[in-house]
Amino acid sequence: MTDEINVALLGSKFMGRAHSNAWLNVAKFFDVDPVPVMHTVVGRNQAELEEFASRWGWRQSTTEWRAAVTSGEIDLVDIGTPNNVHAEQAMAALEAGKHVACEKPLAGTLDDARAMAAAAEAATGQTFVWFNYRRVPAVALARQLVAKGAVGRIYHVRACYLQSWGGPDTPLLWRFQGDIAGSGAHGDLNAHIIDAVRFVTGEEIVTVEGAIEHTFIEERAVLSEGAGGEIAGAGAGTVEAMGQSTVDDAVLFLARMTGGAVASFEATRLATGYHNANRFEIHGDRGALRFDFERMNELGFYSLEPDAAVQGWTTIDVTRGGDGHPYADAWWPDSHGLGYEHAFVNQAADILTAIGGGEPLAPLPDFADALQTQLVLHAAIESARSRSPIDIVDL
Ligand code: SOE
Repeated sequence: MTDEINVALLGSKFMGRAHSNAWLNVAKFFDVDPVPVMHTVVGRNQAELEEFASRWGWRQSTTEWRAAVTSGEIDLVDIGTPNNVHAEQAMAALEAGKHVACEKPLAGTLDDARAMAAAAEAATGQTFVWFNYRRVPAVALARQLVAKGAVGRIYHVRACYLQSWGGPDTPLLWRFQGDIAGSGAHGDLNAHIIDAVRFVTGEEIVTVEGAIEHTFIEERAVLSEGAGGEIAGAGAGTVEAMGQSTVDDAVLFLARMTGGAVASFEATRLATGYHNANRFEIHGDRGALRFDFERMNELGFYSLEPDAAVQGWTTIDVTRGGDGHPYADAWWPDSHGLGYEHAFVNQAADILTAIGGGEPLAPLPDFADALQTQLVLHAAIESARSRSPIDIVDL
């Protein structure tokens, strides 16, 4: 007998759509137990919410998030709201005995992240964080290759997340307001590549040794309907005034890792020419890996095993379920391709598997794990502002 689990989703913008699609489709492609019931969606505008609920198949909608997360009908609270409310919403849900899945970054500040991790430690519900790129088959395969020694001892890690939607015409969205977002490209994008590097290498970042935090565009247009909206729909509304951007447009930093590797991280919303280039390269004493989300179904692999004369980069098409590529057998035949949304469905499957007492296909970050990423985010900003190295252990 397959159980059901009632989900309440907080947020109906970009992540609201990505998560709704995941809950709507997960049981069609994965044999999950429990099966999700799209019970309640929470947002701020009741009229928009009713349209959203009808479009995606949520049974009901409300603007009262606290009533939803404490309702006896809800089992899992899925948080897709701006960073500054993650802590209050997650902690209220944990206190009500719910499982909680929270969007990245865990929080806008280290203090909030610490409070969330402490609440999770004391709670009965399981916690999860939507670091969705772990569920891209190529990234999950990279982790498997490193774990079985295919690149050997890691010397270098080079990660960057290059977007270009943050130009002068982009209005003062919540993502550019420090009191809501906590940081700009840093918490939004470096969070992903810090998590991905930790996930793929299995190592932790121990020291940040140098960082740059920079805001190129200091003033942005405040739209008539306020600073709401998402990058996907930022163009609506008339300009009411100009407002101060209080976050970074780019953060770069250098780090050392537990296994002795040296690493560089770069996140920006002003990398003209790149739109969602979430990339990493890993060089070891037996081989190397490279990944670029803009070619998300491919993983580059270089091995020193073959005869030197035939060594070279191979491009693996990571869509072949029959060849053991992670998550691929749930979807289409070889080389039919997967997209951004499939990683969220893969994660929903792993979350439901974990709640059902099973083993997810790849490790799922809980709040304690995501706190490690938040510590690195904080260390980078501290290092940039103090112009000195920061040891994570000292935070
Ligand atoms: C905006 O930078 C954004 O939507 C991020 O917030 C997401 O986490 C990333 O997956 C795509 O870009």
